[in-house]
Amino acid sequence: MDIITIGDGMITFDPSVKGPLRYVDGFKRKIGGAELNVMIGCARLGLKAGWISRLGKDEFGRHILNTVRGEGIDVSEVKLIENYPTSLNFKEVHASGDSKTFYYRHKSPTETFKAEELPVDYIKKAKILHVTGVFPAILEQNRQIILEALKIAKQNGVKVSFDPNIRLKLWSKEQARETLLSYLPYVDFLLTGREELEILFETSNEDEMIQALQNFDIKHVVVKDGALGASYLENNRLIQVEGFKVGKVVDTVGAGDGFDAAFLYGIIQDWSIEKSITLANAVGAMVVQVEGDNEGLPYLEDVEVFLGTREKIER
Ligand code: KDG
Repeated sequence: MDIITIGDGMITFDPSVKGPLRYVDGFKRKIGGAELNVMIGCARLGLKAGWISRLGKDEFGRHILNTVRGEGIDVSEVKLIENYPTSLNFKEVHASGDSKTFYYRHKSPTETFKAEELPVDYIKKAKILHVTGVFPAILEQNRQIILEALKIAKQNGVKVSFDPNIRLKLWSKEQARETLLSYLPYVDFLLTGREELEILFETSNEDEMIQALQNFDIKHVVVKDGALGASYLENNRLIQVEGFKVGKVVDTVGAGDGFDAAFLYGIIQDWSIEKSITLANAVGAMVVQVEGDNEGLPYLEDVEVFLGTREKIER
Protein backbone atom coordinates (compact mmCIF):
# COMPACT_ATOMS: atom_id res chain seq x y z
CA MET A 1 0.00 0.00 0.00
CA ASP A 2 1.13 3.57 -0.61
CA ILE A 3 -0.91 4.88 2.29
CA ILE A 4 -3.12 3.47 5.04
CA THR A 5 -5.17 4.93 7.87
CA ILE A 6 -7.18 3.97 10.96
CA GLY A 7 -10.54 5.67 11.46
CA ASP A 8 -14.28 5.69 11.92
CA GLY A 9 -16.58 5.90 8.91
CA MET A 10 -19.95 7.57 9.13
CA ILE A 11 -23.17 8.06 7.29
CA THR A 12 -23.34 11.81 6.77
CA PHE A 13 -26.80 13.29 6.36
CA ASP A 14 -26.52 16.44 4.27
CA PRO A 15 -29.45 18.84 4.70
CA SER A 16 -31.62 19.58 1.70
CA VAL A 17 -31.97 23.20 2.84
CA LYS A 18 -29.57 25.60 4.54
CA GLY A 19 -30.01 26.93 8.07
CA PRO A 20 -30.65 25.56 11.57
CA LEU A 21 -31.06 21.81 11.64
CA ARG A 22 -34.34 21.98 13.56
CA TYR A 23 -36.02 23.38 10.43
CA VAL A 24 -34.45 20.91 8.00
CA ASP A 25 -36.98 18.36 6.82
CA GLY A 26 -34.98 16.46 4.26
CA PHE A 27 -31.52 14.94 4.05
CA LYS A 28 -29.28 13.30 1.47
CA ARG A 29 -27.51 10.18 2.67
CA LYS A 30 -23.77 10.41 2.04
CA ILE A 31 -20.65 9.10 3.74
CA GLY A 32 -17.92 10.82 5.73
CA GLY A 33 -15.14 10.47 8.26
CA ALA A 34 -11.97 12.53 8.26
CA GLU A 35 -9.49 9.66 7.81
CA LEU A 36 -11.69 7.94 5.26
CA ASN A 37 -12.04 11.13 3.21
CA VAL A 38 -8.25 11.31 2.96
CA MET A 39 -8.11 7.73 1.65
CA ILE A 40 -10.82 8.49 -0.93
CA GLY A 41 -8.81 11.52 -2.05
CA CYS A 42 -5.63 9.45 -2.30
CA ALA A 43 -7.35 6.65 -4.24
CA ARG A 44 -8.88 9.11 -6.74
CA LEU A 45 -5.45 10.63 -7.36
CA GLY A 46 -4.12 7.16 -8.11
CA LEU A 47 -2.52 5.95 -4.88
CA LYS A 48 -3.00 2.47 -3.41
CA ALA A 49 -4.89 3.28 -0.22
CA GLY A 50 -6.08 1.07 2.64
CA TRP A 51 -8.52 1.69 5.50
CA ILE A 52 -8.43 -0.03 8.91
CA SER A 53 -11.87 0.30 10.47
CA ARG A 54 -14.94 -1.23 12.10
CA LEU A 55 -18.47 -0.56 10.84
CA GLY A 56 -21.83 -1.70 12.14
CA LYS A 57 -23.14 -4.94 10.64
CA ASP A 58 -26.15 -3.04 9.38
CA GLU A 59 -27.45 -1.49 6.17
CA PHE A 60 -25.44 1.71 6.66
CA GLY A 61 -22.25 -0.23 7.39
CA ARG A 62 -22.72 -2.27 4.22
CA HIS A 63 -23.37 0.89 2.22
CA ILE A 64 -20.14 2.50 3.46
CA LEU A 65 -18.14 -0.68 2.87
CA ASN A 66 -19.44 -1.10 -0.68
CA THR A 67 -18.84 2.56 -1.50
CA VAL A 68 -15.31 2.54 -0.13
CA ARG A 69 -14.52 -0.68 -1.98
CA GLY A 70 -15.94 0.91 -5.11
CA GLU A 71 -13.50 3.80 -4.71
CA GLY A 72 -10.72 1.23 -5.08
CA ILE A 73 -9.64 1.40 -1.43
CA ASP A 74 -8.39 -1.81 0.18
CA VAL A 75 -10.97 -2.88 2.79
CA SER A 76 -9.35 -6.14 3.88
CA GLU A 77 -8.90 -4.63 7.39
CA VAL A 78 -12.50 -3.42 7.73
CA LYS A 79 -14.87 -5.60 9.75
CA LEU A 80 -18.64 -5.39 10.20
CA ILE A 81 -19.58 -5.67 13.89
CA GLU A 82 -22.90 -7.05 15.18
CA ASN A 83 -24.94 -4.94 17.61
CA TYR A 84 -22.96 -1.73 17.07
CA PRO A 85 -24.80 0.76 14.87
CA THR A 86 -22.76 2.51 12.19
CA SER A 87 -21.93 6.08 13.26
CA LEU A 88 -24.09 8.95 11.99
CA ASN A 89 -23.40 12.62 11.42
CA PHE A 90 -26.03 15.24 10.63
CA LYS A 91 -24.69 18.36 8.97
CA GLU A 92 -26.10 21.87 9.26
CA VAL A 93 -24.96 24.07 6.38
CA HIS A 94 -25.03 27.87 6.40
CA ALA A 95 -25.33 30.28 3.47
CA SER A 96 -21.56 30.96 3.64
CA GLY A 97 -20.79 27.26 3.08
CA ASP A 98 -19.65 26.89 6.70
CA SER A 99 -21.27 24.09 8.64
CA LYS A 100 -21.90 22.49 12.03
CA THR A 101 -21.89 18.77 12.73
CA PHE A 102 -24.13 16.78 15.05
CA TYR A 103 -22.64 13.38 15.80
CA TYR A 104 -24.50 10.22 16.74
CA ARG A 105 -21.47 7.99 17.15
CA HIS A 106 -21.82 6.48 20.62
CA LYS A 107 -21.35 3.63 20.64
CA SER A 108 -19.12 3.57 17.58
CA PRO A 109 -18.33 0.14 16.09
CA THR A 110 -14.65 1.17 16.34
CA GLU A 111 -15.07 0.75 20.14
CA THR A 112 -14.68 -2.99 19.58
CA PHE A 113 -11.25 -2.50 18.03
CA LYS A 114 -8.38 -3.33 20.40
CA ALA A 115 -4.66 -2.51 20.14
CA GLU A 116 -3.89 -6.29 19.92
CA GLU A 117 -5.90 -6.35 16.70
CA LEU A 118 -3.65 -3.84 14.93
CA PRO A 119 -2.56 -5.51 11.68
CA VAL A 120 1.19 -5.20 12.20
CA ASP A 121 2.24 -6.61 8.81
CA TYR A 122 -0.25 -4.39 7.00
CA ILE A 123 1.16 -1.30 8.71
CA LYS A 124 4.77 -2.41 8.15
CA LYS A 125 4.24 -2.72 4.40
CA ALA A 126 2.74 0.75 3.89
CA LYS A 127 4.78 3.73 2.71
CA ILE A 128 2.78 6.19 4.82
CA LEU A 129 0.54 5.78 7.87
CA HIS A 130 -1.90 8.70 8.08
CA VAL A 131 -3.56 9.40 11.43
CA THR A 132 -5.72 12.23 12.75
CA GLY A 133 -7.13 13.54 16.02
CA VAL A 134 -10.63 12.25 15.25
CA PHE A 135 -10.20 8.54 15.98
CA PRO A 136 -8.44 9.11 19.35
CA ALA A 137 -11.15 11.63 20.34
CA ILE A 138 -13.94 9.06 20.04
CA LEU A 139 -12.84 6.83 22.90
CA GLU A 140 -10.03 6.75 25.44
CA GLN A 141 -8.76 3.33 24.35
CA ASN A 142 -8.33 4.67 20.79
CA ARG A 143 -5.59 7.01 22.05
CA GLN A 144 -3.42 4.01 22.91
CA ILE A 145 -4.27 2.24 19.65
CA ILE A 146 -2.93 5.18 17.63
CA LEU A 147 0.19 5.39 19.79
CA GLU A 148 0.84 1.67 19.21
CA ALA A 149 0.34 2.11 15.48
CA LEU A 150 2.77 5.03 15.44
CA LYS A 151 5.37 2.91 17.23
CA ILE A 152 4.94 0.07 14.71
CA ALA A 153 5.33 2.58 11.88
CA LYS A 154 8.45 4.17 13.35
CA GLN A 155 10.13 0.82 14.08
CA ASN A 156 9.58 -0.25 10.49
CA GLY A 157 10.53 2.87 8.57
CA VAL A 158 6.93 3.72 7.64
CA LYS A 159 6.50 7.50 7.34
CA VAL A 160 3.82 9.05 9.55
CA SER A 161 1.50 11.81 8.46
CA PHE A 162 -0.66 13.50 11.08
CA ASP A 163 -3.55 15.96 10.91
CA PRO A 164 -4.67 17.08 14.41
CA ASN A 165 -8.29 17.56 13.18
CA ILE A 166 -9.35 18.67 16.66
CA ARG A 167 -13.10 18.07 17.13
CA LEU A 168 -14.13 19.83 20.33
CA LYS A 169 -17.52 18.13 20.20
CA LEU A 170 -15.70 14.89 20.98
CA TRP A 171 -13.15 15.92 23.62
CA SER A 172 -11.78 18.91 25.54
CA LYS A 173 -8.83 21.08 24.53
CA GLU A 174 -6.86 19.66 27.47
CA GLN A 175 -7.52 16.05 26.45
CA ALA A 176 -6.67 16.84 22.84
CA ARG A 177 -3.46 18.60 23.81
CA GLU A 178 -2.25 15.83 26.10
CA THR A 179 -2.86 13.09 23.54
CA LEU A 180 -1.89 14.81 20.33
CA LEU A 181 1.35 16.30 21.68
CA SER A 182 2.40 12.77 22.67
CA TYR A 183 2.06 11.77 18.98
CA LEU A 184 4.28 14.53 17.59
CA PRO A 185 7.65 12.78 18.22
CA TYR A 186 6.54 10.09 15.74
CA VAL A 187 5.36 12.46 13.01
CA ASP A 188 7.14 13.04 9.70
CA PHE A 189 4.49 15.24 8.07
CA LEU A 190 2.36 17.50 10.23
CA LEU A 191 -0.61 18.84 8.24
CA THR A 192 -2.44 21.22 10.53
CA GLY A 193 -4.80 24.17 10.65
CA ARG A 194 -3.53 27.33 12.35
CA GLU A 195 -6.28 27.17 15.00
CA GLU A 196 -5.20 23.65 15.88
CA LEU A 197 -1.65 24.85 16.48
CA GLU A 198 -3.12 27.51 18.77
CA ILE A 199 -4.87 24.81 20.79
CA LEU A 200 -1.84 22.50 20.86
CA PHE A 201 0.69 25.13 21.91
CA GLU A 202 -1.66 27.50 23.78
CA THR A 203 -0.54 30.57 21.86
CA SER A 204 -1.67 32.55 18.83
CA ASN A 205 1.77 34.09 18.42
CA GLU A 206 3.40 32.67 15.29
CA ASP A 207 6.98 32.89 16.61
CA GLU A 208 6.00 31.03 19.78
CA MET A 209 4.28 28.34 17.71
CA ILE A 210 7.38 27.94 15.55
CA GLN A 211 9.56 27.72 18.64
CA ALA A 212 7.29 25.05 20.11
CA LEU A 213 7.41 23.08 16.86
CA GLN A 214 11.23 23.11 16.90
CA ASN A 215 11.12 20.85 19.98
CA PHE A 216 9.91 18.03 17.75
CA ASP A 217 11.87 16.44 14.97
CA ILE A 218 9.15 16.83 12.32
CA LYS A 219 10.41 16.56 8.75
CA HIS A 220 7.75 18.80 7.22
CA VAL A 221 5.29 21.10 8.96
CA VAL A 222 2.50 22.44 6.77
CA VAL A 223 0.00 24.99 8.11
CA LYS A 224 -3.31 25.15 6.24
CA ASP A 225 -4.87 28.59 5.94
CA GLY A 226 -8.08 27.85 4.02
CA ALA A 227 -8.66 30.15 1.04
CA LEU A 228 -5.30 31.86 1.62
CA GLY A 229 -3.44 28.64 0.84
CA ALA A 230 -0.87 27.04 3.14
CA SER A 231 2.63 27.61 4.53
CA TYR A 232 5.52 25.31 5.23
CA LEU A 233 8.15 25.67 7.89
CA GLU A 234 11.68 26.25 6.67
CA ASN A 235 14.58 27.71 8.67
CA ASN A 236 12.38 28.98 11.46
CA ARG A 237 9.89 30.76 9.25
CA LEU A 238 6.67 29.96 7.51
CA ILE A 239 6.78 30.25 3.73
CA GLN A 240 3.41 30.77 2.11
CA VAL A 241 2.17 29.01 -1.00
CA GLU A 242 -0.83 31.00 -2.20
CA GLY A 243 -4.23 29.38 -2.56
CA PHE A 244 -6.58 29.48 -5.54
CA LYS A 245 -9.52 31.81 -5.92
CA VAL A 246 -12.79 29.96 -6.30
CA GLY A 247 -16.20 31.07 -7.48
CA LYS A 248 -18.85 29.95 -5.04
CA VAL A 249 -18.00 28.12 -1.82
CA VAL A 250 -20.81 25.65 -1.17
CA ASP A 251 -19.44 23.33 1.54
CA THR A 252 -16.08 23.65 3.29
CA VAL A 253 -16.20 20.23 5.02
CA GLY A 254 -13.58 17.84 3.68
CA ALA A 255 -11.36 20.54 2.12
CA GLY A 256 -8.61 19.88 4.68
CA ASP A 257 -8.84 16.15 4.02
CA GLY A 258 -8.52 16.76 0.28
CA PHE A 259 -5.51 18.96 1.00
CA ASP A 260 -3.87 16.16 3.00
CA ALA A 261 -4.53 13.57 0.28
CA ALA A 262 -3.02 15.72 -2.46
CA PHE A 263 -0.03 16.77 -0.36
CA LEU A 264 0.75 13.12 0.43
CA TYR A 265 0.30 12.22 -3.25
CA GLY A 266 3.03 14.76 -4.04
CA ILE A 267 5.29 13.37 -1.31
CA ILE A 268 4.90 9.83 -2.67
CA GLN A 269 5.82 11.13 -6.15
CA ASP A 270 8.95 12.69 -4.59
CA TRP A 271 7.81 16.19 -5.46
CA SER A 272 9.12 19.29 -3.69
CA ILE A 273 7.13 20.61 -0.72
CA GLU A 274 6.08 23.63 -2.73
CA LYS A 275 4.78 21.58 -5.64
CA SER A 276 2.99 19.20 -3.26
CA ILE A 277 1.32 22.16 -1.49
CA THR A 278 0.27 23.70 -4.81
CA LEU A 279 -1.54 20.47 -5.73
CA ALA A 280 -3.01 20.33 -2.22
CA ASN A 281 -4.26 23.94 -2.43
CA ALA A 282 -5.87 23.14 -5.78
CA VAL A 283 -7.65 20.07 -4.41
CA GLY A 284 -8.84 22.02 -1.33
CA ALA A 285 -10.25 24.71 -3.64
CA MET A 286 -12.03 22.09 -5.74
CA VAL A 287 -13.58 20.35 -2.72
CA VAL A 288 -15.28 23.50 -1.36
CA GLN A 289 -17.16 23.94 -4.63
CA VAL A 290 -19.02 20.65 -4.28
CA GLU A 291 -21.56 19.64 -1.63
CA GLY A 292 -20.59 16.67 0.54
CA ASP A 293 -17.56 15.62 2.61
CA ASN A 294 -15.78 13.81 -0.23
CA GLU A 295 -17.78 14.20 -3.45
CA GLY A 296 -15.55 17.08 -4.59
CA LEU A 297 -12.31 15.09 -4.26
CA PRO A 298 -10.93 15.09 -7.81
CA TYR A 299 -9.28 12.51 -10.02
CA LEU A 300 -5.75 13.47 -11.08
CA GLU A 301 -6.91 14.52 -14.56
CA ASP A 302 -9.47 16.89 -13.02
CA VAL A 303 -6.84 18.69 -10.92
CA GLU A 304 -4.58 18.93 -13.95
CA VAL A 305 -7.39 20.66 -15.84
CA PHE A 306 -7.95 22.94 -12.82
CA LEU A 307 -4.24 23.81 -12.78
CA GLY A 308 -4.20 24.37 -16.55
CA THR A 309 -1.64 21.63 -17.20
CA ARG A 310 -4.16 19.50 -19.11
CA GLU A 311 -6.50 20.63 -21.85
CA LYS A 312 -10.15 20.87 -20.89
CA ILE A 313 -12.32 18.94 -23.32
CA GLU A 314 -15.98 18.89 -22.41
CA ARG A 315 -17.75 17.60 -25.50
O1 KDG B 1 -12.94 16.40 7.85
C1 KDG B 1 -14.28 16.07 7.50
C2 KDG B 1 -14.79 15.13 8.49
O2 KDG B 1 -14.69 15.76 9.72
C3 KDG B 1 -16.20 14.70 8.24
O3 KDG B 1 -16.28 13.95 7.05
C4 KDG B 1 -16.74 13.82 9.30
O4 KDG B 1 -16.82 15.21 11.18
C5 KDG B 1 -16.39 14.20 10.70
C6 KDG B 1 -15.48 13.35 11.47
O5 KDG B 1 -15.51 13.51 12.69
O6 KDG B 1 -14.74 12.53 10.97
